[in-house]
Amino acid sequence: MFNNDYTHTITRKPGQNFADGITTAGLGKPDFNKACRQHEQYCTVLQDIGLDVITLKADERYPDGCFVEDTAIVTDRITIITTPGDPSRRGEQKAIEQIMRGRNIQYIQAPGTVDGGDILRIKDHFFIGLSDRTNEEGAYQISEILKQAGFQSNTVAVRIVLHLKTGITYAGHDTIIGLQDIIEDSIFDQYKKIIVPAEEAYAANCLLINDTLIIPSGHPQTKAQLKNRGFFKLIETPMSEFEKMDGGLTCLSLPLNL
Ligand code: CIR
Repeated sequence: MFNNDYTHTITRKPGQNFADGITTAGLGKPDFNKACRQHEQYCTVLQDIGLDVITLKADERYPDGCFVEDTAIVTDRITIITTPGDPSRRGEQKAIEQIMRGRNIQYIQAPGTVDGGDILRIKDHFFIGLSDRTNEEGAYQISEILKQAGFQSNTVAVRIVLHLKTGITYAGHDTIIGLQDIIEDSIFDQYKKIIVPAEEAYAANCLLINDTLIIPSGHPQTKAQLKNRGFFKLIETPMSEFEKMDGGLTCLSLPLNL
């Protein structure tokens, strides 16, 4: 029913220069100390769910380095190390590659680029977002690698948002959650849908870990819709400082089973 049975997850602490990362949010400068506290809370939530959390030290060469999701696609059959779409982020993937050594690693090669935020997994199907970060060549490479590993995939044009998963995520129970314009695409017809209201757009990015759905604090209408369905096990965690840098819940970790 869920995506996977995760046992571990990888995170990386934000660095002192976290505010120098890329952003279009227009929500002001993040507070570094508050970001660190929110990151710790996020890791605690994952631990409480039962995961072993592997937390890397901040790497000041990469202000966006805490958004580890973009550096790899990890499955139990294969690990794909990406070439991130923005040049300032290329190199972040090296530390992740070291941890994943021995886990059937494949690489996205230039001129292909892929950000993990564009890769939406629903069970054994992958939706690959074509965005400013994930180009046609990267999408082609990843689809071929996934096919060889026995997965299916197809591409989706990303509009309005940074990454595909900024606007849509899988909530479990055959249900997707996201922005109306994105989840009403016929490509997602087979799933049940929860539409987040425009003023709660940030809640489109939820993180499903085993049977628990983590949602960002402060989105009451979205929370109520999820609760009304009666079967979601929900945990909220505050994310305001990461939202200022265009990062959501999925961006801050790479779940896996070891
Ligand atoms: C960036 O623009 O690359 C970062 N500031 C935010 C990345 C967020 N990652 C994600 O959505 N997967």
